[in-house]
Amino acid sequence: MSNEGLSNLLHEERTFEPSEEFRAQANAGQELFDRAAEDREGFWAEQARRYVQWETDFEQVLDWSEAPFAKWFLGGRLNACVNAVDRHVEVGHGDRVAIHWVGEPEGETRDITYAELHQMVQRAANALADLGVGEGDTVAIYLPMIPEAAIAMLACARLGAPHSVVFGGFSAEALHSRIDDAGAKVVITADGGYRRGKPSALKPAVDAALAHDENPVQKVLVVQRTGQDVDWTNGRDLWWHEALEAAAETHEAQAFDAEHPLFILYTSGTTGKPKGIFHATGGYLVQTAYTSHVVHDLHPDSDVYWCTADIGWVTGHSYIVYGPMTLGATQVMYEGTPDTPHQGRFWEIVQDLKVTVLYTAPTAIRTFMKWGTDIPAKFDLSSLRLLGSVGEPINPEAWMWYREHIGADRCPIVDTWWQTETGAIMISPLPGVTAARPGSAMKAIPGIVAKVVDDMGQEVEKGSGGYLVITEPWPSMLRGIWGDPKRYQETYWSRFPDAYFAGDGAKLDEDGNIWVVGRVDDVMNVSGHRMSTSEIESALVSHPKVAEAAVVGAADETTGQAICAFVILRADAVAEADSQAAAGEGEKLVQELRNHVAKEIGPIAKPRQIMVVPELPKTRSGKIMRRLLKDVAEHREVGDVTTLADSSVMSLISDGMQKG
Ligand code: 6R9
Repeated sequence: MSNEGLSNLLHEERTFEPSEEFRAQANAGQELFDRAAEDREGFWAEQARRYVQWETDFEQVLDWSEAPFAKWFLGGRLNACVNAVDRHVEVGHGDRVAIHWVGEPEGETRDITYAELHQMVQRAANALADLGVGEGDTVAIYLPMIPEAAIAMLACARLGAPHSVVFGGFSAEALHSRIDDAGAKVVITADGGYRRGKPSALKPAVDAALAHDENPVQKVLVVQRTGQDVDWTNGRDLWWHEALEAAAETHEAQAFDAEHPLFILYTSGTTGKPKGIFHATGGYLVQTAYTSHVVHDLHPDSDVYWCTADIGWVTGHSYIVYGPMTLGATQVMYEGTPDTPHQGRFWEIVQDLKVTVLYTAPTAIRTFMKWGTDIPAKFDLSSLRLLGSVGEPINPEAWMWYREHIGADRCPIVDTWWQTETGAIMISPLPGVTAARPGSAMKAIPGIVAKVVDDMGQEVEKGSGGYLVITEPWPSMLRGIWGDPKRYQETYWSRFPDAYFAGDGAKLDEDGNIWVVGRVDDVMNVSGHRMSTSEIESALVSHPKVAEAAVVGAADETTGQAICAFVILRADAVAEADSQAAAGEGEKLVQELRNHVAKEIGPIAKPRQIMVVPELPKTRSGKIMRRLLKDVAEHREVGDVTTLADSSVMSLISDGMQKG
């Protein structure tokens, strides 16, 4: 990493201490770090017994003798669904709302208590069992953001049937390959869901996915959500509500081994087919519940928590379903998009349901910045007490905007680093302990050991950059890649000896705080200087005219790679840019931005090219698809766009480029 490359982020010196008021009520204090440092395995045993109800207590905390294949809480037996649902009813919290569901069409809401959830998961488990689903059978779930998504997952967990949730935005082809790879016996889907003000069909994709000659699926359960017409395959398709009605009311849950697979979730690797990451029941539940308690600081008797992720991503698995529900928390679940029917929808929900803890993604925050501060300002956000961020590096400007305009300069922000593979939060401030810095995920949470190492696997010095690794096994670690143990070993455990390689680049500041700068595959090499795309993006976004930026390294004959930037302007800058362009001075703004990057990072970081675009190509989970931008920057035919949230974006960008 070049010195120029390091300077931008590491000069961030603002720190934000938790207030005395927050500190006094926080679930976790400094002593947690001390205890974990003193006896890591003992620490995890304590968390395991604190957060999870074991049907049979475990005898051994960790078996790492066959590393990198770990076993946690050996001998322990538990049921994840009982932990997330039944036990709250048993201790008298049945009347507590588990889910405040908000449909996209305004006024359509459902409040589901833990007692009601308990009734529904029992019937759903019986309905699945009636279809022949039992321990070890996989079930694919392809649903919109409706309570049935959580109910379906929990019903599978109740039966010991690993679920494989496929995000509703994936195509029939993607669904087919995931169903096939997991060998799913049953698919749970819906007629459709509401998105951007209209019903959007899901069932046709399932029909198309199952049109392949060979597939393992015997039954399809269909939730009625929109009432739109669906094709029906007799003998295979069943309505969810009919199956539940026909099923027995009560279901006696059985306990499973701590290492029993809880779910599979597919995630894209750098190349090749998606990897089926699978997680084991005990360790996963322990770490998701623990982090919901110490990082999201959930107080189940008073908080209204809202994680805006889709259940189809790991964030939805860990921080909508398993973590918060294992604690017995009350949460909001929202079906639709943030701008339907208006750009203040999120803030209206926060106001109406008095949300106290909000967990969202930097891309959403930057979108809200682009829409303008007057929108959240119209709503009463005073119920909020803690804000979280996840999914990508959050640039300091977005962090500050989040703090000032959403958190009233009062709520701590937890920037949480983790992955599908890690299962739960790994690096984050503890909101009642850490003095947070805008843009840094800070330090590994108690119980986790993270390091930044160089090419040779040696820890870098403070002030330097390298690769992020995890050097000790952790409870919610992936247990492997479904059906491909070799790929697991090669992908994660071969780059550095005895360490898990996360695939991310990171820097260590002078205080030992970690700044995750993005995937190392997004790291560019320009004239022998390594630079992170997100660092340049951060610099661009710090310019008052820029709302969002994406940077790619494009092949360049002289410099190896050249920096190409795509920027979206803030609303008030668009008019000015248009009039400059009309006057033939379009280069003026580009020059201004290039100079700004040079000022922020150094002349070496000046983008070769800056293109002003109306939109950026993103996956449904909000990750910018740099691969497609690279195609544009390198003047290639644009590649596979099937995972784009909005497939028209690429033509908008290329059209704009031809005009420009
Ligand atoms: C939870 C989730 C994982 C990748 C990860 C990293 C990026 C996530 C981050 C972050 C910087 C954070 N990432 N959180 N980068 N700061 N707080 O997003 O899982 O979809 O598997 O993505 O996301 O690059 O490696 P997943």
